Amino acid sequence: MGLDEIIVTQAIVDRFMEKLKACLKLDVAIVGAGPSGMVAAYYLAKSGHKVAIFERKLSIGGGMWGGGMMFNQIVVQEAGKHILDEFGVRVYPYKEGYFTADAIEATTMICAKACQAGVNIFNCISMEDVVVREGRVCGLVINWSPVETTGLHVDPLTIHAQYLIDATGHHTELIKVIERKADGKLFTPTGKIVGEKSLWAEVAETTTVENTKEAYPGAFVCGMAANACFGSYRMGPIFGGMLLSGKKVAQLIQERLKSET
Ligand code: 48F
Repeated sequence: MGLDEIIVTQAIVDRFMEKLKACLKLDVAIVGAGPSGMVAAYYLAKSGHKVAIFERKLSIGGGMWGGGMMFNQIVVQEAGKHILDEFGVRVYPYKEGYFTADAIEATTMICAKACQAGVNIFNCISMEDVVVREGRVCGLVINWSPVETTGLHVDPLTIHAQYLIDATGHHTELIKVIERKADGKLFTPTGKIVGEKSLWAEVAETTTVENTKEAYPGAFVCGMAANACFGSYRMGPIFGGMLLSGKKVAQLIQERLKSET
């Protein structure tokens, strides 16, 4: 049997459009496919919610691939280990309370399980704006990342979602847009993004989870974006807090969605 290139093209276009059309109205739209965003998406999809992640880069994984300074190993502490276990990532004891995992294995296993739980991941797509109605966010404005990087004058498209998650890491990009454009204040002590402090792993790991919460009506923060938004430290290549934060934001949103039905 010969291969018909046009069928290959049709298959890709049809399947992609099916996937995109299925995601025009979501329960939860997540910006950023780093560790916290992918973990959040997995738990939300596993509990039956319609969830998609929009990731600017071609690759998923954010800062997880690179371990510490491109030494592609990550460290997790006791508290976060069970999440790597749940994703089937092999974890090796190092010293009491410290475990290591291969950064490549961790990134790919988390992503694979998220996809198989029903998460749709759209790579090469950037969030450039939000939809706000009556003081609450209810959608994302997205565009192809190459449009953003080349500065083409092309209008974006819109996705509606009941909840948004900022999982964009250090840059807190979703909340930055909300801070700049939406009426009202953020739920931070200053009403603005407080900003990330320098590195203090022990404190940062705890506050990442504490700061995982709603930052503006309908918009939650997780991972490093949580610490940047509410003003805490960075932590370097220890990932327990990222994983726990992803799980926590999924639980918080699940409770909200449940209370609304
Ligand atoms: O930075 P990132 O890995 O976020 P995270 O889940 O994890 C942080 C750790 O990797 C590490 C750390 C732990 O010690 O501090 O840095 O908080 O992933 C964020 C992802 O969001 C994407 C970005 O490309 C990255 O993959 N992203 C950022 N802004 C946008 C975006 C945007 N406007 N649209 C789409 N994706």
